[in-house]
Amino acid sequence: MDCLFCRIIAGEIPSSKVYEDENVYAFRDINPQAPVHVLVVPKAHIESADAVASNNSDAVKAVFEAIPKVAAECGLTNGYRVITNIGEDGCQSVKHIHFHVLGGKKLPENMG
Ligand code: DGP
Repeated sequence: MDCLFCRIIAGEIPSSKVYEDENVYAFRDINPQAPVHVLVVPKAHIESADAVASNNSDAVKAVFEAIPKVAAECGLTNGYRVITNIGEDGCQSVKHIHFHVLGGKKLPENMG
C-alpha cells in the first residue's frame, strides 16, 4: 500500500483521530492552516474529486454525512469551510481524495 492516507486509515501511520465510521475517517491535519483543521477522507481509495463517478460516489456521500458530525465534535458552531484540492493546479499533494474542514476563526474571504 503506497498511499499515505490508506496507511493512516489502516493505522499503520499514527494520526489524531476526530471521527470514524464504517466508510469515513477524519483526523487532524499535520500542518494546520486554521485553529481547527481536520481532513475527512473516505476509506475507499479515490484519487481525487475528479475521479468521482456513479460507481464510487457513495463514498463521497458518506463523507458529507460525516462532516457535520466532525464539525460538531470540533465545536465549529459558527461556520467553517470545506475544501478539496484537485491535481497539479489545485495543489493536491496526497492523491487520496480528502476534504479539509477549516474553522475556529473568521476565515479569509479570498480563496485564491
Ligand atoms: P492537499 O494539499 O490538499 O493534498 O492536502 C494534504 C494535507 O495532508 C496537507 O494539508 C498536509 C496533510 N498531511 C500530509 N501528510 C500528513 C500526515 O502524515 N499526517 C497528517 N495528519 N496530515 C498529513
